[in-house]
Parts: sequence; C-alpha cells; structure tokens
Amino acid sequence: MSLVHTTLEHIQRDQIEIINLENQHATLQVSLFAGHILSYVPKHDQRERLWVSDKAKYDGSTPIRGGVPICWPWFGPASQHHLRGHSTLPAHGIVRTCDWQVVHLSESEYESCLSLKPIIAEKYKNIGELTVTLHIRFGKQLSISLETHNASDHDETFFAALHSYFAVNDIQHTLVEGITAEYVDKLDNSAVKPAPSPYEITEEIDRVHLGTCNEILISDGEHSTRIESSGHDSIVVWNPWQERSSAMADMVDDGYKTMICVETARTQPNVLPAGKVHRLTQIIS
Ligand code: TA6
Repeated sequence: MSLVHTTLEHIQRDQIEIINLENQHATLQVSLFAGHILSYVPKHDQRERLWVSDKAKYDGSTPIRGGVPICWPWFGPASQHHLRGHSTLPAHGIVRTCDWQVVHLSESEYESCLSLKPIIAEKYKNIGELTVTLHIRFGKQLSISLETHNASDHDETFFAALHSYFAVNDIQHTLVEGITAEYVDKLDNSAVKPAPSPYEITEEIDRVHLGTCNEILISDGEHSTRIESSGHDSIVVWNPWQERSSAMADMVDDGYKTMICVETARTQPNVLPAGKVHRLTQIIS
C-alpha cells in the first residue's frame, strides 16, 4: 500500500506559527493559534475553497478573520451557564484566541490526518470540564471534526460551530442549495422565517437555520463547493455585506463580495452526558 506522502513545514507569520502540509492530493494550511484552518487547495482543480480576509490580523490578540474559526464551547455571546463568575467572556468561545498543539499526525492511502488540542488558559479553567480535540483529514476532500468529550461524572452543556468562510467569485452570483430549514433572523429581532428559494444573497444576512440540512452546495456561477455536515442542529449563514465590512477593522471594504460563511453548528442548548463524546463534522469538497 502506498501512502499519500505528507510533508510538513512550519512558518511564522507575525506572532503566529503556521503549518503548511501537503500530500499527493492537496495542500492545507493550519494556524497553531486558534487551531484554525486557513487554506485548503485540492490538487485536482487547484481551487482554494476557503476565504481569508486581506486584513486578517496575525498578532495573536484577536481571532483570524476567515478560514475555519472554531467556536467552542459556546456560539455567539457566552451563555449564563458559562459565565460562572466571569463578568465578560469572548464571543464564540475561548479557543479562537488560544494556542493549539498537534497531538497526532498520520497518513493512509487516501489522506493525511492530524489532530490538535487547545491549551486552555488558566483563567478559563472554571468554565466547565469538557475537553475538545480537532481532527482534520485532508486528501481529495477536507474533513473537519470537532470532538467534545465529557470526562466528568456529571452532565455538561455546550454549543459549537465550525464557522467556515468559503471563497466565492462574486456573492451577487452565488446560489446556496440544500438549505430548506426555516431560520432565526439575527438581524430582525430573532424573527423566524422560511428558507429563501432560490437562496441568493443580496444584502447583509445573519441566519441560524434550525435544521440539519446535511448536504449544501455553494455555486458561484463558475464553481461549486460541497459541504456535508453531521452532529449539528443548525446551519448558520452569514455575510456582512458592504456597510458592516467597512466597519470591521480586519475586513477590506468590499471583502463581503468574495466570501460566504456556511457554518455547521450546535446553536441550541444541548447536554453532553458524563462519559460521552460528541462529534461536529464538516466535509468540504
Ligand atoms: O456566525 C455569524 C456571526 O455570529 C455573526 O453574528 C457575526 O458577527 C459573525 O459571526 C462574526 O463574528 P466575529 O466574532 O468573528 O466578529
């Protein structure tokens, strides 16, 4: 059996350590700050699937704008459950701004596999007893799986999202197929609305679709990116459009034109019983 022959190179970008991986099927770039995938390019079509802002910050002080941010153990603002004595906590959890370490690297005939774990800062150690591991497999497709483990002797609550930013040619010619579940409109007082059909993006959107929608296709007129999800209860679709893009320090004014976030998420309160493991998975091709 011949293996995919993985090569690995460490590079430094400003304050952040990045690893570049390559095998016979694809290249992958992962930031060890935030356990954050920055790039995935399959060799069969040489097309970058992910989008990263030209103004993303790599100083380790703020989450990287683009790629696949990991939201865990909450999504959006911290819940009361997680505050536990903290007056404030960062949006989208605590692992978007901590260092991660590679704990496993292997390869098979078809793909390279790596696993990373966050190094949780002392000040956050009281937010719960769950642990998290990110498993990445890449070859002709990219599989990202966030594994949450409750090794304690009691139930724990968590939320999570793979907050993936996908590259598109032009958002105004982009169609999202496969999302049929109604959504909570975060820009309209959480009003619940039916999924649009056809699903086009013509303005700022911030939608939490409450349903599984396991297979989604993003088509931009020239290319299609396929997303398979599992272990989720929601698909979040976000585009900041023009005004918000301009207002964001780490986004160029017209950044919204070439990206769309389609996120595989657990946005509803859910309990992980003692001893159990949950996997939130997104497969990109
Ligand atoms: O997933 C959508 C969202 O929660 C939006 O509400 C929007 O604010 C976005 O994520 C980006 O959040 P961030 O904390 O990265 O600026």
